[in-house]
Amino acid sequence: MTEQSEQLRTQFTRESIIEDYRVAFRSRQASLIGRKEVLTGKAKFGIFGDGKEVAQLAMARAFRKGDWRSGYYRDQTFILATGMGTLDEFFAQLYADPDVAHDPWSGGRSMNAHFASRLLNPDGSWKNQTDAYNTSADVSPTGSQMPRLLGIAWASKLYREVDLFKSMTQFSRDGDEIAWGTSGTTTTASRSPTNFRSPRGICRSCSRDFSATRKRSRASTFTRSRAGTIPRYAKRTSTPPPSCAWSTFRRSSTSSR
Ligand SMILES: Cc1ncc(C[n+]2csc(CCOP(=O)(O)OP(=O)(O)O)c2C)c(N)n1
Repeated sequence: MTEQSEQLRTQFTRESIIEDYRVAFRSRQASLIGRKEVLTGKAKFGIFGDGKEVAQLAMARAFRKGDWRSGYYRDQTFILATGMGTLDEFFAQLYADPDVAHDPWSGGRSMNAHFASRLLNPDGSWKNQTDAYNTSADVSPTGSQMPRLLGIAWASKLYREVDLFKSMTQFSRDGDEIAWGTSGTTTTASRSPTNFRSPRGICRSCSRDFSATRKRSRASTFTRSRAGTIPRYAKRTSTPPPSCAWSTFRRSSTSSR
């Protein structure tokens, strides 16, 4: 997939809308195919961005050269739409291909959908970041994109205010770049599966009592099923109300994690 021209990215034309549709469709197919590869054991682990295609196309249209992303593992459509990555690279990372020519984000070292810009040229010199779409390297802990996002925004402030940095024009357009962040809802609510339930087994989100299932699942927290690895207690309980963060985790766990 090639990088869209600046005109295609800023205006809605017949061609730009069709191109956006192509990106979204390919991205959706990558999610469906990738998930099958994981659930049939051909890839080690997979996490995908289906459902977020349109929002990420919109973000890609507003993202300019010199800007920075600090995001998370569901951003594949944005990465494809900006031309920061290709489907070949996406699948190379899924299969842990150790060749950086194939997986330039991590050389097979990261889980899939962990994106990163290469900041150095082969000779070790800095690349010109003001002429590129940039992303900080994704890491797995949920919410860890947020401190990085703040750091990137803070850097822009310093490039604006500190004279010493004004000459470093390969890093900043006088602080004019934007730091973009993405996140899931559970992460923004500071919840992880380990803290959905209080020590006494009461869900902190919906107040339901899961203490009985907690005792049963103590010996083995996770189990394998055709749907992948899911928390055992999730299988044995009835469905909590839709507003419950724990049930959100349960739903997404059974689909891709
Ligand atoms: C600190 C930490 N705890 C737990 C996990 C396991 N984990 C991976 S994704 C995820 C759910 C995140 O949900 P949300 O932020 O809503 O994003 P979504 O995937 O639903 O878009 C969890 C708990 C993790 N990666 N990091």
